[in-house]
This record gives sequence, C-alpha cells and structure tokens, in this order.
Amino acid sequence: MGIFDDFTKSNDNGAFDDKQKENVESKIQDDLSQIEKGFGKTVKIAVIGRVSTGKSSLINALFNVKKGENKKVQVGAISGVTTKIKEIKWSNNVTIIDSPGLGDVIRENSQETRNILNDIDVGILVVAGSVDDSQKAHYDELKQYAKKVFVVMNKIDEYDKKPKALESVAIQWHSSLGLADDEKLFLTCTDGYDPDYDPEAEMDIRGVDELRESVLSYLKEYGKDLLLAREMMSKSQLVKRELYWVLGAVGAAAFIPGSALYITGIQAGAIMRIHYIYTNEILSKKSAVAAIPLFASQSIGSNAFLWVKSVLPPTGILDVAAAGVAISVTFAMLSAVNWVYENGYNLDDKSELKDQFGKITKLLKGIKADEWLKIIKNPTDLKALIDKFIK
Ligand SMILES: Nc1nc2c(ncn2[C@@H]2O[C@H](COP(=O)(O)OP(=O)(O)OP(=O)(O)O)[C@@H](O)[C@H]2O)c(=O)[nH]1
Ligand SMILES: [Mg+2]
Repeated sequence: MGIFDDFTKSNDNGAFDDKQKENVESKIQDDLSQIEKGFGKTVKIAVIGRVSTGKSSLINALFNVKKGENKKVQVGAISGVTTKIKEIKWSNNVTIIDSPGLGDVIRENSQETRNILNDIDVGILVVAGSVDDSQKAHYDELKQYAKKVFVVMNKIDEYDKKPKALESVAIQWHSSLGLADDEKLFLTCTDGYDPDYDPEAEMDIRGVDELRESVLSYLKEYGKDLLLAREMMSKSQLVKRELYWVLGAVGAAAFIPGSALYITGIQAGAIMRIHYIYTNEILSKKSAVAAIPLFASQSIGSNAFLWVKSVLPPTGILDVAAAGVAISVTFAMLSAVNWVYENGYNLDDKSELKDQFGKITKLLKGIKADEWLKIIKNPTDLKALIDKFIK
C-alpha cells in the first residue's frame, strides 16, 4: 500500500485510469525518496585554477563569508597528499577541494588520491586574465571527475575600464577551453578578502549570486542542494528560497493532469526540507505526507481530502480559480510549518499548526486566484509577499 492511497481514493473522479495513477504516484514517490536520501549524502566541490586566480576568495564569496570573518582559517584545511591539493572539510556534509589542477593527483593514483577524486559533484574551474591554453587540460580532467563543471572567469574588475576587452577575453576563454555554445562562462569579481585589503573599502563581489544559484539548482536535481545551501545562508533565507521555489512549482503543476497529486508531493517535499533546515534531521516522506491532511481538513472543515477533490474538475487539470486555491493553501501550509519550527514546536504540535494555518489563511483571503498566478510569475512580488510572512 502506498503512502498516497488516501489521496488517490479521494481523487477518484474518473480523470485517471489505474495505470496513469500508478505512474504519477511512482514519480512522486521517487522524487520524495530522492529528497529523503539526499539529506544523508555529502557534497564535494572541486575548485580548480591557476595560482592566484582567486579560488580561495571565490570559495569565501560563495559561502557568503563576511569581510573580516576569517572563515578560511576557521575551516580545517587538511594538507592533501601532494603539497598542491587541499581538502577542506567545510561541514559534516560538505567537502571542498582546492587545487591548481587534478593532474598530479590523478597520476599519483594511490588509494588516498582516489578517495579525493571520488564522487566530485561539482567542479569549478577558475580562470583569470588573458587566455592561457594550459587550462584546457585542467578543464578536461575536471570534467572527467566531476559530474558537472562550471567555468568561472574571475577578476573581471581588471577590465572595468576596458569593457570591450572583457568581452573579447571571455570569448577567447570560451573557445580556448572548448566550451559548448550554450555553456556559460560565469563572470565574477571576488575582491576584498585579502587581509591587506583596505578595511574601510567595500568588498567588490559580482556574479557570485548567479553562480551560487546555478550550483544549487544543479544539486537540487539530486536532492543535495540544502546540504550546501545551509552552509551559505540563514535558516530564514533557506525557507524563503524554499517557498519561492515551491509556489512556482505548484503554480506550474496546477495545470497538468494529476495536479492534485503532484501538488501533494511538492508540499510533502517542502515539509521535509523545512524540517531539515530547522532540525538538521531527516523527516521520512511518510511522515511528511501524513502531515498534510491536517491542513486539508482545516481548509474545508470535514472530509480530509475534500479540498483537493473540490478543486479538481473532471479533466484532472486545475483551472485558474483552483490553481489559486492550491497556491494559497500551499503558502499558508508552509508558512505555518515554518512558524512552528521557528517557535520551538514541531509537526506533532497540531493545535499550533492549525492555529497558525488559520491565521495565515485569513490574511491571504484578499488575494484572488488570478492575482496569485500573477504574483508567482513576478519574482519581485513573490519575494515581497514571502518576506511578509517569513521573518
Ligand atoms: N582585482 C581582483 N583581485 C582579486 C579578485 N579575487 C581575488 N583577488 C585577489 O587575488 C589574490 C589571490 O586571491 P586568492 O583568493 O588567494 O587566490 P587563490 O587562487 O586561492 O590563490 P592560491 O591559493 O595562492 O592559488 C588576493 O590578493 C585576492 O584579494 C578579484 O575578483 N579581483
Ligand atoms: Mg587559495
């Protein structure tokens, strides 16, 4: 018996045959399993680049290390097997490899070096300045060992007075490394971490947010993004990102067949992730799905899953009005979940959850269905709304 049995029963409106239902269910089960398993995993990122291209600075900027807060020293830098490679244990789940290249390690080929090279999730090749053809070999080696490689051209401030030159150097790097046409070269500046940097001067950080988002969204496919993201931002920022992503996903899912089930899956996934953000522990997908009826019964008052059914027209595809309901219920649900964790409660504190859900639902009443769809399509509006409910 699947964890969605109750949901499928209540969704039995003739839109789906058994086979389709099974397919949707197993897809959602897989997604949730991915999230569940992801929390137990580790993330390994290899930052490769010539001496002084700004690798250490980029690592600090990616992790949002503040000026003066010398995290580079706080993190335990373990000297690697060669003098050139450093393996930094950033947290229990995150390892950073910092090295000019992987070549020496690859050639050494001992058990220890193989461990270093195993399971690299993300490679970041950092280049700077004018094109140097030797980097192509480093890029190719990195691609061999990392599941995904991002290429960064750092120190773009050196071209501030020559914007045309920046453009042409970027094009030259792109072709010298043999990047595919659609492969992005991230342009960054990470100036300000040097202890000699003028303490009065602002740091000059550019392009790093975009790189961070790309890395996180890649890791999200493997359910691993939170392992890294939690080292980079506060709990409330993490929850805000979660809501931002989830509301968009619910809005999109609302118009595909089987939407109610997909939405339930998305909600359960988000509950698991919020639980992890606050507790650093894994909530089983079963417990997450089991938490949802509490809100559903609140929304309608009687039958636990009536609300889902009520918003499902016979085609199994939600219409605009129903999509609005799905989005606002999801918003209230996750804001309430966030509230209980933030205030030291948990999912077992049902009366707090219900109270909070009720209060937020009331506050959201004024927003009409078509307004919801507009809001989730507009990043600024959506962020502003989330900011109102998540401190
Ligand atoms: N102008 C400018 N300088 C930068 C930038 N990023 C880093 N730097 C400076 O470049 C120097 C080297 O930076 P690091 O971050 O130590 O570079 P690295 O690649 O880790 O160097 P090694 O560990 O020695 O290989 C430092 O003085 C940094 O402050 C940048 O974007 N622009
Ligand atoms: Mg360094």
